[in-house]
Amino acid sequence: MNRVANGVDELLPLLDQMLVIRAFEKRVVELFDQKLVRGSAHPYIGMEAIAVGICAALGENDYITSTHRGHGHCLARGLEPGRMMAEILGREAGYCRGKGGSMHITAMEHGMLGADGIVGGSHGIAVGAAYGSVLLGQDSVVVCFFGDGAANEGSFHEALNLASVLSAPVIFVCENNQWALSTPTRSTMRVENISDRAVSYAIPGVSVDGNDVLAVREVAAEAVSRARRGEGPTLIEAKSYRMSPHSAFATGETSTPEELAEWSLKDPINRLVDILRASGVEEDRIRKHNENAASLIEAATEFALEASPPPAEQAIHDVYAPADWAREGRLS
Ligand SMILES: Cc1ncc(C[n+]2csc(CCOP(=O)(O)OP(=O)(O)O)c2C)c(N)n1
Ligand SMILES: [Mg+2]
Repeated sequence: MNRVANGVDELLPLLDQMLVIRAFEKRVVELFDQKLVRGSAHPYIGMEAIAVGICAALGENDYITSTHRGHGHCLARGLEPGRMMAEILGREAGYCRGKGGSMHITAMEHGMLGADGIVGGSHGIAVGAAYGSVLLGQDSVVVCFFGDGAANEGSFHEALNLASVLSAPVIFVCENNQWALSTPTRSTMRVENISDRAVSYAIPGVSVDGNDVLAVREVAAEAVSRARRGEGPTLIEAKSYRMSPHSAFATGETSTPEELAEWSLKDPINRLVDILRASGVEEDRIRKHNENAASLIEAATEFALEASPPPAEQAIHDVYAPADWAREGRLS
């Protein structure tokens, strides 16, 4: 396969997105350490190629659902870093007016149906949204991101079964980062590949190198085409590694230094940079892309730090749907 078939210009936006996610996550951890982030934050460091490769295969009218480790999904889907940072810092300028925080960023205008602090919480939402799109005669597909730990939740099996039966246009993307908090994944399941579980639901299941953005984009594109043709869901397992502690809060060591060293050789950003270098992109240009990502995140952080928290009297606004929605039948 010629991996740069359309020239390097087509690959540079993928690099930019991965660099922005990495810089964003590092900055969030710094802000957490300065006690500016309430709750916790789960860094996506090392897994950038999954969100970026998957979202590169989506169109404007498609949707995603996300997890507690969702910043990368949001950025890859095109959310603004400044408004995301504001949300994480609890500021009114954030996507949920500062009331959602890191684990509940939602942006309907970007087809981002919500992150979820409940492990396995978005499987059913994704199937519902996908089937809803079919009922409305639309051709949107829905990507459901979730972790390896969530693949052991009942909701995973129910959702795959229902999506299969309904031929719902969902792409289940299991981000196998080898850990569920402090539990190594290999100790919680006997199957070699999580994608093997697709057999039970008579849908395609594919495992892909989740640190190879181009490989991820390729399997995603195939799953998207299949879903759009009305042929139903696909289960993609993207194998990667959690290069940071579980969260900014739960920093207990789990990975061994050897494992971290092994996986840092497969760093998804370096892998794409190697491809770009081999295609003749000069160091200077790569450096500029790094600098751009850094200044974008600095500007986003400044914007968020200067933004105000929501006024106290609005504490319960946006928590419940307005009563007139019910009267107008908008909830039925
Ligand atoms: C239903 C439920 N059980 C337990 C938790 C606590 N918890 C938060 S993250 C996490 C690990 C999830 O692992 P995985 O799905 O592999 O995602 P990862 O953190 O590796 O991205 C757990 C157990 C939770 N939030 N929700
Ligand atoms: Mg995991």
